[in-house]
Amino acid sequence: MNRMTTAEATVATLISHGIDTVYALPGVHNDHLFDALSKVSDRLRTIHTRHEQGAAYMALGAALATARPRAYAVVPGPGLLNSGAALLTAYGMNAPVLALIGQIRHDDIGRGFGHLHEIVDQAGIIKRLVDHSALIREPAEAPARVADAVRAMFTGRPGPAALECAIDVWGKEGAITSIPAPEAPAETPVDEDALVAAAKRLGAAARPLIVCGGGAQSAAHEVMLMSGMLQAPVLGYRRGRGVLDSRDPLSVTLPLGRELWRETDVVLAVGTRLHMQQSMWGVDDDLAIIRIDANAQETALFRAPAAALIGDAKPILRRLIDLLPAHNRARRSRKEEMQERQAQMRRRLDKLAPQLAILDAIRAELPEDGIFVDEVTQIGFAARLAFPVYRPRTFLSPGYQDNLGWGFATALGVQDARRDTPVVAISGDGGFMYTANELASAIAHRIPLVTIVFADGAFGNVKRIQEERFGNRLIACDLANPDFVRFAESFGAAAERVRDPGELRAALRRGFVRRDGPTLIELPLGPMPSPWEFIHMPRVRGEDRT
Ligand SMILES: Cc1ncc(C[n+]2csc(CCOP(=O)(O)OP(=O)(O)O)c2C)c(N)n1
Ligand SMILES: [Mg+2]
Repeated sequence: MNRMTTAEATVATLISHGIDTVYALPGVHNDHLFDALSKVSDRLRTIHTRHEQGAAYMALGAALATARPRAYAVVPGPGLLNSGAALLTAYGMNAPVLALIGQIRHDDIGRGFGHLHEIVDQAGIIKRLVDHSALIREPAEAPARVADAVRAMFTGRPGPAALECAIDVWGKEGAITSIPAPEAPAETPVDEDALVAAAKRLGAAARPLIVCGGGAQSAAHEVMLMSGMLQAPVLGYRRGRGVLDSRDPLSVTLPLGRELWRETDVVLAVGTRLHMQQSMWGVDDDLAIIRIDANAQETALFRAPAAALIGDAKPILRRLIDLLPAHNRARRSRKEEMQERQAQMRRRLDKLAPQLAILDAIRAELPEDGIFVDEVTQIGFAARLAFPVYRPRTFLSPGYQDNLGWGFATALGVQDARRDTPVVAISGDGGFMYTANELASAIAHRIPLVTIVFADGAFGNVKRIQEERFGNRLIACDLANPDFVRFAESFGAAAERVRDPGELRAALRRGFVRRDGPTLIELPLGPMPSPWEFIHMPRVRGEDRT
């Protein structure tokens, strides 16, 4: 039996659960936690940031890049709230982020004295942001609370968890009997009848379609096999990009996916809410939907599916792949048809030529396994539709929160967790300034991220909507910018301004070989053609419910 403080026991359990980095911003509530972290820096790195949102976004990026749990630590009240948008995004992206959040004195919680950083019902606020949260009340509880939190992060629909601990509890010493090892996540037994029903439906389908979301990223090989067996196109948008290699003619994004949605009789939806398809493109009685989802509640939100397979996509797809041959009809290759349709779609997408030229330059320089971190910017909207993605987890897009400003700090976390892999972050001038301060963290921790800032002097997306739909009554959309090159250089970053895709390529090449610190590339731009006709597309099936 060992005597340890709550903080020491917590840190030891983080380590035993494979967490190798805590992204953090310290403060008096967490002093004992940081002291414990200082004693294990050879096994658990502490990466400090300049704002709590930076710490939480970096933990998110590291979790997304590794598919492993990653942690961040902040003070209560303002520290928690400052990290809120990132925690919300982690929830929306099902990312295993563990938030360690300070608290006021244990006996004073809920009594309203007005202590430093006190916030009414902090536990209640946290509870609404994550599926699993708890308060560590004493040293002996810490190992189990951490282990519970990590288990919860991988149980059912994955996602973030949060642990609170009071200012006077972190440093309290007690007897710790053991530090638990991580448990293998419990396998949900899959409904065999539903599996056979799904295999029969898919096997009999005339024009099956596979739709992938973020939950399919761990099942890329199986999706590829299913696609081949069924000759089914695979639709991925945002978090589903890269599950099937974009070079495969069966790999499609939104606009072509919608054409296929209109024609299909059986959809296999893998780890996706199917939100856009069901809410915008429409459903009808001629369409059977087979859902593979981690969350049983999710599957019937819009319409009861023909079959619901609940659990991790990979083992479920493996079972379907075993069962399918007995039921699958003879299928002709759709390769030529899809090549032709892809070529037609590319001609339509030429409307976005200015964005595509920039994306071509990035793709030409980013290695096959390089990671692209998307943002809510004109180039990002086009990237979701047309940036070729070759491997799973190499296109990171913020999911349904689509929150401006997530990109740069999240990409820092991605690059920190994957030091040897080139990572490129794209940002508008609006989004970049949300976390531009974290250039200081990139320098302090020598993070070799390459960031491209598209400077159009505007919240360009908002501005175009005001021009086109609100009689050009412009409000709150023009931006006063710093000189981004001098700004970055003032932190000690490498920076340059480029004028066109050719210069961008050369700058990216220089950036990707620089491995000891960050690079910023500013690309001044004018207004871009609207991508919205390819994103918000009208219904193609069923009755309009509005
Ligand atoms: C947190 C958050 N706030 C506001 C928005 C609304 N919004 C969407 S795009 C946009 C403007 C983006 O400007 P910028 O980053 O410069 O990209 P650009 O459109 O100019 O390429 C805004 C304000 C949002 N998506 N998320
Ligand atoms: Mg802009």
